[in-house]
Amino acid sequence: MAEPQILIEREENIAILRLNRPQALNAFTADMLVQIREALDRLGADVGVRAILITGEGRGFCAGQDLSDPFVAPNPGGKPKDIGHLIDHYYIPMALALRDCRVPTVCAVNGVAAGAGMSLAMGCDLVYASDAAVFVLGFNKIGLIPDCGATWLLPRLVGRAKAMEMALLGDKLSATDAELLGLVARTVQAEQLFGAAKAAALRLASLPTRALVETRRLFDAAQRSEFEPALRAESRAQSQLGFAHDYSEGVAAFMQKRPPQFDDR
Ligand code: LHQ
Repeated sequence: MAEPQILIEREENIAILRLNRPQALNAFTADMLVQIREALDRLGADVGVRAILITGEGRGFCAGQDLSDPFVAPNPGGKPKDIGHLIDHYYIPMALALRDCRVPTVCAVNGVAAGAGMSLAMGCDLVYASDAAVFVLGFNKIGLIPDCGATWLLPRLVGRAKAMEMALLGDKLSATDAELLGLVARTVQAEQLFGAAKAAALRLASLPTRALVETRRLFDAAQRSEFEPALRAESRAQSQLGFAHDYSEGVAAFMQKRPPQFDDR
């Protein structure tokens, strides 16, 4: 029987999603993109899951699209293929499921993150990288543009100048440089990466989920908004969260000098 292309484990109140094609550095297939999207939707809707940790099996995190997949063969049987179809039907739904995930997402970048694999990492809420990880867009070498959200995410994270250098020259970026540039939140020694990322996911799981997810939404929305609309959007979100149990619990816990027990989802 073929190996599953993703693995899902549950630990306490977090879910761990592992990309599982280590022989191809976890390069994406169309099936795998569907499975990741479905897992993000399903786990995000599960009240027992309060954070999702995404990582890769083996020495790589994800090498982007599997270039040997017939789906992207440039000229299969002499007939040109529209790769925009793969993007519309597989990559975009996965990128949106990540953006809209109902729980916070943590990425443990355990090795190379290339092409859309780098986009997957950048789309997570908290990104920790092994000191052995490298980041490379790679699209320039195959005559394509950065996709799966990279044109939106990368310049916002590292600024236009560095994003252009990475996209046009396509050089590898070390994890240390990725941290200096703000592409990842933290670089951790390889052997400590999983533990550090899991501890972060467990911490997120103990916090008020809805407020964390609203923070992601507002940070993203504010990127394309003027200052005053951002202030008003904050007010609307705060108004909603103010009616939620996590707010009364957080304030009560503070006043009573006890740890809070957040349970809204
Ligand atoms: C791979 C891959 C791979 C298959 C390593 N596919 N096997 C969306 C829609 C439509 C079209 C196109 O794309 C997209 C989105 C995208 O993501 S496009 C970008 C696709 N990705 C790339 O261009 C990266 C290609 N890979 C590489 O440049 C290197 O493999 C990196 C820098 C990732 C790692 O280099 P190394 O550490 O030196 O490893 P390696 O090259 O020796 O790879 C190890 C194995 O993994 C090898 O197989 P083998 O049987 O020889 O051991 C590679 O063929 C396989 N592999 N990436 N994307």
